[in-house]
Amino acid sequence: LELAADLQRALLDNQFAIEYQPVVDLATSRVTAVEALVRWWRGSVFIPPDQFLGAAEATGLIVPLSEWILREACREVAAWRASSWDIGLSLNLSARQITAPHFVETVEQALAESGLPASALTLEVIEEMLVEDAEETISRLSELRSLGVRLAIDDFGTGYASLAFLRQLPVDMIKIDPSFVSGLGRDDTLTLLTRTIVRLGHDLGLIVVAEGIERPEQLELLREMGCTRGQGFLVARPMAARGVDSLMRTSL
Ligand code: G
Ligand code: G
Ligand code: MN
Ligand code: NA
Repeated sequence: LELAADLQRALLDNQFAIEYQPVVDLATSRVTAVEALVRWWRGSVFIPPDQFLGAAEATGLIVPLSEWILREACREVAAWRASSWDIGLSLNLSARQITAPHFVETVEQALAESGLPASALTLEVIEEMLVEDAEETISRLSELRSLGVRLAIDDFGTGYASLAFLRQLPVDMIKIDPSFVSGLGRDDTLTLLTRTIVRLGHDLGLIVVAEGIERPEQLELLREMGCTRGQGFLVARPMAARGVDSLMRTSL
């Protein structure tokens, strides 16, 4: 597979980068966390994650790649916290990464090395990750949670059994999928479903994050619904580390 060889080379050549998308507290508009998103620049050609994450997962290269992202992002976020305020870090996990040997130890090491407190790290998982090796996946994630790391369900509402997921895995946060948020104010059913998810999350004591906010009307409705946090192009686009640097300096 050509892509597999390219990925291997890209890892050795440091062709990967991390962008961070700010997440704001909807009540205060303050940046409360950043989500790390992997970027691959092969020379001047940008290859979107959706085009290589599958191959990275299939070849197992996702494991060293994710380990690099974890350590790098923990280090950068710890530095931002030292120079401004206590933002959190969200990381997207891959199924293979969770069941790889030493996953829990790797996370513990990244936290120890960077000085980032466990409570500042949120690991995002999607329901599909519980399809195979569910027991092992749940036990690893529960172990991390008992160390103080937070867990989030990403793309909430789109899975086959989103509500069952809430029983299987103790989580701290749900991230409402953009397919709901996109219809806010334009589609009555999607607006009602969003409101219902926000209420469900709050009734369960969870932090509720709305993703994919692109229009002011969505932001207004989410605030009115009492949604905890927001993320999307209207709030802030994913940006390189220096962008977060200056954003946090100007928002101080
Ligand atoms: O940010 P963007 O649209 O490029 O992300 C596309 C997809 O790639 C999203 O589903 C996102 O969760 C996933 N993704 C982005 N960064 C990472 C990462 O570091 N690890 C994993 N496993 N998935 C990621
Ligand atoms: O699956 P996950 O939620 O991790 O995906 C994050 C992806 O969503 C990233 O690729 C990011 O670039 C993208 N994204 C973030 N905000 C918006 C938005 O407002 N609109 C759209 N279309 N994509 C967004
Ligand atoms: Mn995510
Ligand atoms: Na999502």
